[in-house]
Amino acid sequence: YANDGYKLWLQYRLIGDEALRQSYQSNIQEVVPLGDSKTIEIALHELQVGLKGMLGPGYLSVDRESIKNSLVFGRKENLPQTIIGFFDKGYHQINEEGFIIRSITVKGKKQLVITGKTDVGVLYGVHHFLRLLQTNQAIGELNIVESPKLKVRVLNHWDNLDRTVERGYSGGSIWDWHRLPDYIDQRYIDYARANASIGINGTVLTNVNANALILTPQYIEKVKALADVFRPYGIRVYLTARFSAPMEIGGLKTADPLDAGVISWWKGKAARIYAEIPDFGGFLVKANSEGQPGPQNYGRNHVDGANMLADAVAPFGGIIMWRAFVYAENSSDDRAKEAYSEFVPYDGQFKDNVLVQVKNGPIDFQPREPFHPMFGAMPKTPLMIEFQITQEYLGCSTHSVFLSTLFEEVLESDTYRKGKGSTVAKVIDGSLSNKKLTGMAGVSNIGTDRNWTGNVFLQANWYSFGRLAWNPYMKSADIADEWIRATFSNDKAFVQPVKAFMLQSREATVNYMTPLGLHHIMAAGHHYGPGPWVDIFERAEWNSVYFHKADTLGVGFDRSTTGSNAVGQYAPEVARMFNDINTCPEEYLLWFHHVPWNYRLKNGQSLWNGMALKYQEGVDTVAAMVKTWSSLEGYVDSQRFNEMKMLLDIQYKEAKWWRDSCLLYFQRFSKMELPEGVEKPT
Ligand code: GCW
Repeated sequence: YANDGYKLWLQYRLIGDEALRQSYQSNIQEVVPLGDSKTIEIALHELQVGLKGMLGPGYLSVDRESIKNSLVFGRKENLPQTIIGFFDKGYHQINEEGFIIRSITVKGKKQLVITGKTDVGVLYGVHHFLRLLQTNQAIGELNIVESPKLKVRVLNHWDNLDRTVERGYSGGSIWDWHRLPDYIDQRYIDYARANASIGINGTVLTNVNANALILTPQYIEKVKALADVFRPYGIRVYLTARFSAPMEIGGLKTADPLDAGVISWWKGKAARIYAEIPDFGGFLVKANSEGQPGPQNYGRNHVDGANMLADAVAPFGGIIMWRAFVYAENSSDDRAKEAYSEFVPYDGQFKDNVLVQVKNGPIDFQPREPFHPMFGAMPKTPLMIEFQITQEYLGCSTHSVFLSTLFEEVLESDTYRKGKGSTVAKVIDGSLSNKKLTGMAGVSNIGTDRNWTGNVFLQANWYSFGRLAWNPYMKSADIADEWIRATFSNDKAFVQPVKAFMLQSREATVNYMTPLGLHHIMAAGHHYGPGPWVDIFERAEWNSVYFHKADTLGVGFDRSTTGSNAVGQYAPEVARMFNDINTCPEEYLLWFHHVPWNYRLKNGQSLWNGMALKYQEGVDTVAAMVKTWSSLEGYVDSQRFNEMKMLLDIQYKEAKWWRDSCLLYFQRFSKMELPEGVEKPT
């Protein structure tokens, strides 16, 4: 069969370098599992599959008597007394999910030991070890001590019960509710395995635009079946809770969070879920946002709603992830300001088991946004970050955009809330304000397509999300490197050019869609393709014209002190930088300022010319990506090669579509000629 990409980054191809393969073989002459849990069984199976694939099927058939070097793995309490002393220090350094990989020598025998405090920690260690092989690294003298820096590392599936997926572009939902609980699709197992390999430890199965039916016994039974599959992989299941559920499925007259009947309904509901799923993670809630019900319907607030649910799950160790993505229906204020305005006054009022889930930027998963001003502004509240892995505003699953650089840019942004170096990463890993409950959510791009993500290349975004949730300080270049090697090839002549184009790909998309701080100028509703002219919605902030504000004088949203003063929601240092057109980074220029068409950019070009040249640059980069990929045919199996090639060709065509339609549209206002170097629309 052709390679359809189903195996993701767990391809485990035979290692081409003979000498390297032999050195691995001699380091791993036998594999010794310690402990007999399901998780250890899974780890053993993974090693067997991985080693067979990478080292060749027959490699473990050496003469048992002559074995010198073995690979031993198990958790602390299952390690033999003779070797446990080697790990004392390591065990102190790791948390419950961490692992140690260390080469030791005992009685002339070399042992490679993978251990941790829990079997799941060991499983993570095994995956880490396999990754070392997949990326062809030396394993002779290992001493690796690692723990995840965030506690809750979850995918958010925007999956509906009818198997459609909101903003999903890779087929339907992988949750086959109809045949659950008795039919366990192999996909669930492969999904769990893939997630465990990158440290993802939770999954919210259902859409934030929630359906209360998921909380009925008929569905809980199905959810339990999934939880049972995921448990040994260290993955907990979470559900979205529709705030009006007590009325819709509970027969109550209200869903008021302060009503005694409502409180006890949720307590009972939680107890029943935990009776089936003892390690149930908790609820994710979108309330009073885009028409979803919430506490405000009853004159209550976000704290009332979140805390009531938090009380219901607290006795069982559950958490509530309460989303801050809100903007009022009839607000006259700048939409970018609303979440901060609504939530920051509540700092310190949420229960300990509530995480407030904040999107990376203040609008909505645009190709580029400044970091959300809530980060760092609520020191008494644990905030988790929400990224969108599915590409609602970045060409769906057609455009090949490596999102890791977007994630990294946000995580590295400095909030200055506790002076220089108060990065978003430090806010969300809890180190800035000493928080224990920490997390990162990624809106999943997974669907029923054979290759999971509709485009093999976009598997890298699932991968990078997991890696950054494990360690938000990782660099995209390293993540790309790992992913390319594990997914395709270790050949330098392949890795280097592919890595280069991955690292450019997001900037290319910013350039051909929304350069210089433009945002939300996509087509209406589905958000695919250009639509700067969109002006059809009654709700002002659903229209593109609300965001770009182009007129004959200039373009851009004035969020400075002379405009909406959104800059005022940032720490003074940041506010000053964004507020002054001379210090505002040009990539955010039109986000914060309404700028005259003939304004001089730093490169000496007028704004109009500079914008046109950016659109052209975006197109040119995609052209170069097409060229690079076409030159690499020999390194990739034909199916994955051809699929990527076709998608890149579409992307090139559509980058031009973006450039031409945006420039023609904005030209109506600027009334200026296109500069030299920009292709004329045909
Ligand atoms: O990005 C917008 C999307 C909605 C989505 C909403 C949200 C789930 O257009 O489809 O709804 O954000 O994040 O709640």
